[in-house]
Amino acid sequence: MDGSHQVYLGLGSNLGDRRANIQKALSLLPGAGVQVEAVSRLRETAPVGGPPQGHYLNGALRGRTFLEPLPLLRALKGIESRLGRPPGGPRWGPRSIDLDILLFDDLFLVTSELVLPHPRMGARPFVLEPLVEVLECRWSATGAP
Ligand code: PH2
Ligand code: MG
Ligand code: MG
Repeated sequence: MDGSHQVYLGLGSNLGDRRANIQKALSLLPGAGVQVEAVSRLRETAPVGGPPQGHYLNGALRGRTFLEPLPLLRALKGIESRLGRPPGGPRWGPRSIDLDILLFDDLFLVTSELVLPHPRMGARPFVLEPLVEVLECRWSATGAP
């Protein structure tokens, strides 16, 4: 391999023009160091947790990056703030854009800033359903190459 990392990101928006926010985030990713390989369909989902808020558009993507996990996290936060998401804000509150690292190669990581794989993804259909659309399978049931 070339030293790049395979990443899966979750995409979400429930404020403003949700589809345009996600499209804009996708267009900013290459300049932030993430090459996008596959993007799922975007689907309408009921909000989970947090204060009363509008429905989300959610999706997921598969990409490649030479960034390490924490620089990638900072790059994604930079895109979120360029798209008008103020830092802070209520936990699980409404947001114009949310870019979450779901998987980073086969890395398990626990830091105060970032936990990988994403700790709540296994319980969230709005993450898992788009994720399976873009998963790249590396195994074979028969063991054949
Ligand atoms: N994100 C949250 C909290 N709740 N609900 C839905 N349907 N979609 C989300 O992306 C979402 C949520 C916090 O990141
Ligand atoms: Mg999130
Ligand atoms: Mg987030």
